[in-house]
Amino acid sequence: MALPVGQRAIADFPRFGLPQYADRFPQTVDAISIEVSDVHGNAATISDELGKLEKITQISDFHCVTTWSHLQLKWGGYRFKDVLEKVIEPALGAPVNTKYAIFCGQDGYKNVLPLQDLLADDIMLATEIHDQPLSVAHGAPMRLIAPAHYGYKSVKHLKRIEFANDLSGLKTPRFLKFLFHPRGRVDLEERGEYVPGWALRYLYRPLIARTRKKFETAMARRRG
Ligand SMILES: Nc1nc2c(c(=O)[nH]1)N[C@H]1C(S)=C(S)[C@@H](COP(=O)(O)O)O[C@H]1N2
Ligand SMILES: [Mo]
Repeated sequence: MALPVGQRAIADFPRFGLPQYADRFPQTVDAISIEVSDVHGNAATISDELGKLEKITQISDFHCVTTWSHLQLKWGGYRFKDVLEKVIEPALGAPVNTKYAIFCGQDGYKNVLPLQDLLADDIMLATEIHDQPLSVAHGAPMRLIAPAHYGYKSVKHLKRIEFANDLSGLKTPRFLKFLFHPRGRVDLEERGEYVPGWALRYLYRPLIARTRKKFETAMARRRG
């Protein structure tokens, strides 16, 4: 199968992200606890309720916006649509029909996807990779997996989901605004909102090696 435009396959699956998150790690990896909130002031915490959902696995490709792709990753966990309908909405006591969901990680990282996109069958809250619990490097204890969107949407170490009608809860630093896209679909090369996708390829590629190294070094230091 052909790779999406601008992407190149790599053999390993690096711990990766914005450099300022390389040294930040989750505080809790052995228990899942997700705060959810809507636009009506409803809020709840989700944990053991997930256990009653059907567990699914799926094999999908992972495409980082900086142009590396890792093909054929096997994820295990829950379908996001199931979690929304069977756990989140009952917990909030109201249907969710906001425009967006903002995902927040224990390391302070945040990103957003339109609610419509999140209802696709391949969007998961993953707790396993290749039949093993998620490692700290790859998002323990639970992460979003959105295979049709660039990797920066797949928030790791999930701790909060805010359903919202605007992006004011994101507070993206100004210098990152032009590297951000509210949707980030890989097929349409939505790398950023204001700069053409093909142009960002050339900006990002030279940064990959350094970023990988930074994340790897930070992880090794944490292990001690
Ligand atoms: N919490 C959190 N989630 C995150 C990031 C991060 O730094 N922190 N980086 C994002 C980016 S840019 C990418 S490409 C993927 C990388 O996932 P990996 O480290 O499992 O390869 O995680 C995404 N989700
Ligand atoms: Mo990324």
